Amino acid sequence: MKICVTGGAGFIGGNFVYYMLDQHPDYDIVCLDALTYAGNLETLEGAMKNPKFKFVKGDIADRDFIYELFEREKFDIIVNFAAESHVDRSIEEPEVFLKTNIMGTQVLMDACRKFGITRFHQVSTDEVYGDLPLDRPDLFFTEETPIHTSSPYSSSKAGADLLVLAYYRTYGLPVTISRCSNNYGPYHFPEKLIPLMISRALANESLPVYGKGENVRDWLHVYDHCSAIDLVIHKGRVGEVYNIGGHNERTNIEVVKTILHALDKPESLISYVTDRKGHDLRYAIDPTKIETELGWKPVYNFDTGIQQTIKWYLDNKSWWENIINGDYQNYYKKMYEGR
Ligand code: NAD
Ligand code: TDX
Repeated sequence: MKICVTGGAGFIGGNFVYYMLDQHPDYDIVCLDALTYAGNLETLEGAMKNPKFKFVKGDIADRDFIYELFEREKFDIIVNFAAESHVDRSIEEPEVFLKTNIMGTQVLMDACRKFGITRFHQVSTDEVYGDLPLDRPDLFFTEETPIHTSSPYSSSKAGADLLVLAYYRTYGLPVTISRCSNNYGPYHFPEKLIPLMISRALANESLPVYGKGENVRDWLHVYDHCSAIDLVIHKGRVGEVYNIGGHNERTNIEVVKTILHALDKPESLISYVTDRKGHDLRYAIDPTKIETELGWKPVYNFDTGIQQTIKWYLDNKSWWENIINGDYQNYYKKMYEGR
């Protein structure tokens, strides 16, 4: 079995590479990644030593390159993690989100049709459902919840999802889609809430909380996301969507305070800043379908998972310090100065 993991030099794709090498030592894993600002070969250092792993640099939206690669490699399964993934960046510069997230997905699926595969899996997000109100804790996203996006990022992910389902209906491409809630864990790029707050708190820098910090996210450890995708690509029904989440809702301010307490830092570091434009209020996944149909169960709860994650950032300072000492400085200034 040969699996192409696109976006494998990023956060979730990188964790998935390690998960698959560990769980399926007989599989060949090829990581295809353009190494954008979010791609990092240091994340894959451990995998590079494994003879069953190979890294290929390239853009999923580059049709000629992708066709040559597919012709040469003869993949069985494609798992498409490659994407522009940060909501704030999509608000500043939406175009590359459409190019990579929509056009890139189309190029990959065209290659699948042309050269043949047994499964194309699209890694999507709960953000395609929009948001839920804060005062209705009884409401959750199911696979039947209508698509109702808020940001250029989520719109581009929804556009890709619709295209994936269209390729199933029109061409019979064997596809599956998973829609996951917010991930956390090792190798998370420090522009995202949890690693941003850990790295800034350790440097005694202010922690920018959008609005009042009341927005709710449903946190899932990246390991549990990987185990769910492994199940979907092997046992999921083609043409189906599976929601993934572990019922770990927290307000942003709760998450930030948990990090501060774990690091023994004062709450005075918190700085309430101008809210994100179009900021989604609450995400909450109903995972009944994947639990009952495929028998998936998460192993982490947030309270222990976040402590382990904080420890990982303490034990792996050089990984994130190399990132925040580079171009990242300019990004942070542009996004937060005067906010
Ligand atoms: P990430 O930004 O950490 O990594 C994205 C990776 O894709 C990077 O390695 C980057 O170099 C690569 N990439 C970007 N454009 C590319 C292109 N044109 N061609 C090839 N490679 C390209 O993202 P992540 O957080 O690991 O998210 C992975 C996937 O999971 C995305 O599709 C995202 O929408 C989805 N998702 C993420 C979360 C989350 O909480 N992070 C939750 C649900 C779904
Ligand atoms: O500095 C910050 N301050 C802050 O209050 C940042 C970066 C974020 N926030 C808030 C915004 C959100 O309510 O924290 C929450 C989480 O923000 P992000 O880490 O940017 O994640 P989110 O926007 O929820 O999207 C994430 O989950 C769904 C991923 O980035 C997406 O790729 C995924 O689809």
